[in-house]
Amino acid sequence: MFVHRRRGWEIHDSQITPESVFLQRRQLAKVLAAGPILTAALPVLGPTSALAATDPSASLYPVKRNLKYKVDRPLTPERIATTYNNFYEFGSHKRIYQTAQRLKLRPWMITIDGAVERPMKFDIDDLLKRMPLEERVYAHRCVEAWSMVVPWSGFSLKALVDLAKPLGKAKYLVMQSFQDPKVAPGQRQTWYPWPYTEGLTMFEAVNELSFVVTGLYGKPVPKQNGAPLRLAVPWKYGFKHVKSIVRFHFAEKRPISFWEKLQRREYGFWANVNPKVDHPRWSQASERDIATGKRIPTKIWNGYGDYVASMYASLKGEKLFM
Ligand SMILES: Nc1nc2c(c(=O)[nH]1)N[C@H]1C(S)=C(S)[C@@H](COP(=O)(O)O)O[C@H]1N2
Ligand SMILES: [Mo]
Repeated sequence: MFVHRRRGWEIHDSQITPESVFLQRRQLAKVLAAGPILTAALPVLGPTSALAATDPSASLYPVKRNLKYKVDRPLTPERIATTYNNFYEFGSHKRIYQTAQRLKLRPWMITIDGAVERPMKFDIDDLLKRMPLEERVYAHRCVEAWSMVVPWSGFSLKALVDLAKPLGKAKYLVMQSFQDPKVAPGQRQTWYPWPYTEGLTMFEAVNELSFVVTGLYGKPVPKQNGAPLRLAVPWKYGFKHVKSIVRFHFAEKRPISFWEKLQRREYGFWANVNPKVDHPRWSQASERDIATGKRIPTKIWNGYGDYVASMYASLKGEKLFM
């Protein structure tokens, strides 16, 4: 049964190759593969820079940083944030960035449907032109107890909700990733409930922090980080940050998300960060910074309580932190 399978986030840190060793190995492999002439002529590119240059949205970036959102830790180096990923469509381990390059980003259509005035379909490039792009530095905390700090580019989810014109009966916004088992080997593993699905309440969706990510480090967001658009809700665990979205569905009923379907005792709907509420199998009191390897204390709401805590004040009897 699928719940007995080991997933990436069940692997202990010590079993994961440290970034430095891994990258050295990769570079060595590259040198050996390319031969002396090529490697002498070419700068060693990060795994994303060559790709970003060919993305049709590349000219939109960089965008202006919104300085309202600050994090009291340094930015994670780009190379680390773009080579240490969770994206089960491409494998249940952290080094999926090469396999993820198989994702085809154009054409990319986004459907907005459900309880809305009128269902709509957008081509990603048309949507990008309509939206007010800005950059925001956010902390990202995975439920597996690792974290990073990255400059996302994108637009507020509220702008998309306004465009969608949901009806009064819409209570949840459900977001779904692409589904294409030909491209994504993980989707041939049929015990997973594809497509990857996540949801927010409407009041969370229009919170000022909820952000639709389209860029990273002043460039289009790399495929492995969820191109061409993914969610960022920094007060919640990383698994809520659904990647490579093709559908925004306004619903009356609470959706059951991907991880909740697999293991509802461990991954709930709310998934707000709280150092005092442990995962059934590990502590959430601290987190490992993926750049330095250092452990740092985890903050309630991942440090974003001023923006979000009041949304939950009246919710009694809900498991807000798992
Ligand atoms: N479609 C999809 N979205 C996903 C995931 C996934 O496996 N598939 N993993 C989630 C998890 S667990 C985390 S921590 C973040 C990781 O984002 P990053 O790779 O940009 O750091 O993506 C989230 N979004
Ligand atoms: Mo995660």
